[in-house]
Amino acid sequence: MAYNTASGTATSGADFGASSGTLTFAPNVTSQTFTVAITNDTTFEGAENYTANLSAPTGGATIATGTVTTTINDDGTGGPPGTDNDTPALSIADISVVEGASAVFTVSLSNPSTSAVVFTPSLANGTATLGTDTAGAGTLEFNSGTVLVPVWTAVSGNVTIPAGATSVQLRLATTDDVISEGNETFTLTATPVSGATTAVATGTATMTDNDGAPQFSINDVTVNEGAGTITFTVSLSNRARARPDRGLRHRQRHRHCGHWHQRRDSGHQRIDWHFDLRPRRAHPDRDSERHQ
Ligand SMILES: [Ca+2]
Ligand SMILES: [Ca+2]
Ligand SMILES: [Ca+2]
Ligand SMILES: [Ca+2]
Repeated sequence: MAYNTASGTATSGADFGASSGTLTFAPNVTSQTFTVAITNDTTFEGAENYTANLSAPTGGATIATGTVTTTINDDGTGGPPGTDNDTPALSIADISVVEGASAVFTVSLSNPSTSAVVFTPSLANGTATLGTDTAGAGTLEFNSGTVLVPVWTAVSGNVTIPAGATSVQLRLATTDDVISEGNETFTLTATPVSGATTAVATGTATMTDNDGAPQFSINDVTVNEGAGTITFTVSLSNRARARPDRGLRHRQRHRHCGHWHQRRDSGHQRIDWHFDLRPRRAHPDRDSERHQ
């Protein structure tokens, strides 16, 4: 009795080892075995099959069942022994980006798959506010090209990692403001739709500031003693984030009532104050517009 194996959706020599030979049944022996080696790779392939075949019986025997189809599972449903699960899981690496640059996330598979993996991306505020510290969430793009030759394409609903690929990039522009501030964060979440485990992946983008601490400066003034007052201009190189500083909050209130103003030319904001020396205290003055 001869036997052999043949490829089905599983490939001989890759997914299983080719096996063939002859079985000899001695008198009173009613069963014999042969084995086929199965390749345990890390690629998710779904259920695959191959056939084992009997042929050329001798000794007057005939073949009742000559071909069987064997299924190889690698999705964890095969059961012991040899339970195997190559179903890929999504992950997103944390990234750091200087404000003004694009935040480019990489959504990766834990292992390759021979079928496409589909997920739904979503952005969320952290300490950064989407649409202010970054471009609007609706401008999220994915790379439908390659890492070396990217083709940025607007995200519309789901994103697909093609069969055989193990990652896809997504990007969102960030805002280069003129505010001196600490690091700010926002997140990208990938919710699996098909082809992957149900585990939701999240990555954090940390935006670092490029504005430095705000610096005050004051101009030189020469005045005749009969002038009575001296007007100085005190300038701030850039604005600090208002929230953590009481003094800055105070100055913001004044901005709303018109006692001082700021301007955004040349990437800087300037605050003009009118100092009255006689009462030995300073207060914002509506005339400050004149000093620009
Ligand atoms: Ca495997
Ligand atoms: Ca596999
Ligand atoms: Ca900046
Ligand atoms: Ca900033």
